[in-house]
Amino acid sequence: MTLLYTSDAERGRIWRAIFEAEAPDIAFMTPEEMSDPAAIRYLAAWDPSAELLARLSGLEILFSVGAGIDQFDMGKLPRHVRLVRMIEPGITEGMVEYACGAVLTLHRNLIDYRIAQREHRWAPIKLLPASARRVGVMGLGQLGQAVLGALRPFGFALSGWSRSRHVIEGVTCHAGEAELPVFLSGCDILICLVPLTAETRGILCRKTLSQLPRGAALINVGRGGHLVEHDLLSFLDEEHLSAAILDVTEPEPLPEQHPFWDHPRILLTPHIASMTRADSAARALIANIRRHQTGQAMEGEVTRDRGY
Ligand code: NDP
Ligand code: OXD
Repeated sequence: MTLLYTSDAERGRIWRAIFEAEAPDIAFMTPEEMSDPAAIRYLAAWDPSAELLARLSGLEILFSVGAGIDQFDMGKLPRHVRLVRMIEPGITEGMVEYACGAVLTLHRNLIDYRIAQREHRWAPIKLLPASARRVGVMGLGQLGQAVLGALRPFGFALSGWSRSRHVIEGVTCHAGEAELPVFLSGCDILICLVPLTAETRGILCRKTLSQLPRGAALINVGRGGHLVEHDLLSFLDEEHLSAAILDVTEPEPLPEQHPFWDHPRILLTPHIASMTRADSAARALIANIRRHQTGQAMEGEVTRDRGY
C-alpha cells in the first residue's frame, strides 16, 4: 500500500514520521522516491500536475491536503478516482478563531475606530448588544457549523443558509436559492463559507449584496472567486455596506495595484483563516485510509458531480 505525498516539505517530514510510527504498513513516499508510479494507490496533494496524474495509472483516491477541492482540475482526474477533502481539527479550530475574531471586529466597530485613529478622532460609537446583531453563515458544512457553534455563547442572532435543509439548535436555517433573499435580508454580518463550485462562483455580487440590510458587513473566508470585487467596491463606496474582511482573493496574492490594499473599509489577510495542522491532518488521513480499507465511508468524500 503506497501513499504519494506532493505538498509542503516541512509538513511532509511530520507526516512521514507519523505514518512510520502509526501506520507502518502504508509506504509514505515523495515523487523523488517513486520508482513505480503504477503502484501508487493514494495521492495526498494540493494541486497535482496533469503529468503526474497521467503517470499514476493505479491511483484510487486523491486526498486533498486542504479543506477545499476547487484547486483540482476535475477534467484531468479520471472518473474512477475518488476525491476526499481534508477534515481535521486544526482546520476547524483555525477557522473558528478567525471567524469569531472577524465577527467581533465588526460587531465592536474596530474598522471605524481604525479609520478614526488615523484621522486623530476620538469618536465613541454606541454599543449594540450582541443579541441585536444578526450574523448569517452561508454554508452549513464542517466549518460553517463549527463557526456558528462558537458564536452562539456571545448571544448573536444566528442564521445559516445551505443547499439542503439543516436543523441546528439556536440557528434559523434557510435552504436553497429560493430562500437566499430572506436569509440575506436578515444578515448584519454575512460570513461566506460555501465551497467554490460552478453554482457558487460570483455568489457575492450586486444582486445578493443588495439584499443585505444597509450598513451590513461581509466576511469572505470561502474563496476569492465567490466575490465580484467591483460590486463590493461599489457597495462600500455607496455606504450600502460598512466593511469587508477578506481572507481570500482571486488571484492570490492580490496584485500590487489592487484597490483592496488601501481601502479603509477593507481588512485583508493573506488566506490564513485556517491552515492544515500537520499532526492532526496526518492522523485524519490515516483514519480515512483505514475506513477505506475496511469498507466504511470516508470522511469528506466529494460528490464529484455536485462539485463539493
Ligand atoms: P463542506 O463541504 O463541509 O460544507 C459546504 C457547505 O456549503 C454545505 O453546507 C453545503 O450545503 C453548502 N453549499 C454548497 N454549495 C451550495 C450551494 N450551491 N448553495 C447553498 N449552499 C451550498 O465544506 P467546509 O465547511 O469544510 O469548507 C467550506 C469552504 O471553506 C471550503 O470549500 C473552502 O473554500 C473554505 N476554506 C477556507 C479556508 C481559509 O483559510 N480561508 C480554510 C478552509 C476552508 P449542504 O449542507 O446542503 O450540502
Ligand atoms: C483549505 C484552505 O481549503 O486553506 O484548506 O483554504
